[in-house]
Amino acid sequence: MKNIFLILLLSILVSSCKTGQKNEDTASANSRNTNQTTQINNPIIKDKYTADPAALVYKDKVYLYAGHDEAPNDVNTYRMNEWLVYSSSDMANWQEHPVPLKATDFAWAKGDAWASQVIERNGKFYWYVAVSHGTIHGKAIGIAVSDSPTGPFKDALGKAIITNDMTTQTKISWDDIDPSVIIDDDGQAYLFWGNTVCNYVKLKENMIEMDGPIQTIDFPKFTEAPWIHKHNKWYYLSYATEFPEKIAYARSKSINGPWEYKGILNELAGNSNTNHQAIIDFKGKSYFIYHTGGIQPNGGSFRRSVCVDRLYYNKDGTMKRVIMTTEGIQK
Ligand code: FUB
Repeated sequence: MKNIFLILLLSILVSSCKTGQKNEDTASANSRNTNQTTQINNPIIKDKYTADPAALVYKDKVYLYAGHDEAPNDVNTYRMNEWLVYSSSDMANWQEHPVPLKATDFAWAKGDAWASQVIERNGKFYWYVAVSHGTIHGKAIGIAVSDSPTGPFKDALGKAIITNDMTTQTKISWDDIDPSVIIDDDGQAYLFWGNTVCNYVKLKENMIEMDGPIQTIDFPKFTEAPWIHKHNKWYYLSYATEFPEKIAYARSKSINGPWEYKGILNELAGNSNTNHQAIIDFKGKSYFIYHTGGIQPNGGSFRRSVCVDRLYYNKDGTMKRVIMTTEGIQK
């Protein structure tokens, strides 16, 4: 009797081990299948070089605005003549639209379609761009406007809103670049920009005139690429730091500061000296959009490519360091 009981117990144990093995086999087969269907989504645009991403959430879509890196493979300076626009409903699939704006659409500019950002107000889309000024030495910020997020856009002001002679803290000629805009909860709009020095100014409700003096903010090791955004009750100012660039950030309870430096948000972006970010919330998730020089064999600092990865906040509102991935956002 005792022997029969022991045999029964052994056979139950053997059979449950086999079941366990089978479950593990199924799980690992499933995970292999999942890996097989994982898409390589970064960079998100592979047939053109794209840089300096800015993103706008409007209705149920995200619109991505990027500079077009057009430097031939043997040229190692920026060649950027136009901006590109893409849209997506899921952050994984992107649709290209016709070229909506060129640097030469600003009659007063002589070229260089550098970093930009689009914002919507009262059904109009305002596109703040950095270009080279035709008659005033240095870079300048212009504004284009459209009734649609995909354009066509036209010069909204007929002249630059910011020129190099308006900012005198640094003598470099390319300090008036990388515009970033926000409309605060009380309706007040602000324009941030800069290289070496971070500037900001209030904008009038028409979005094309300044509404007060230009002010500066002293961020540690500020290089360029300020991006202003609000998430829950905090304002965040992320920016490119040092060179080659990482992205750092500071946060504040008020758009006028004081700003509390919170450290590095994104490490050096593969194979690119610059590292230019946009941060958005879309359909309940947060995203970090940036560029790398990742397309091989010719990608690099002057042939960059836009990538997207998830961004996560800690419970205290600080941002977790970004993990850049090859897979990017899966549908
Ligand atoms: O694309 C030209 C410049 O490179 C941008 O203005 C900077 O932010 C850097 O990405």
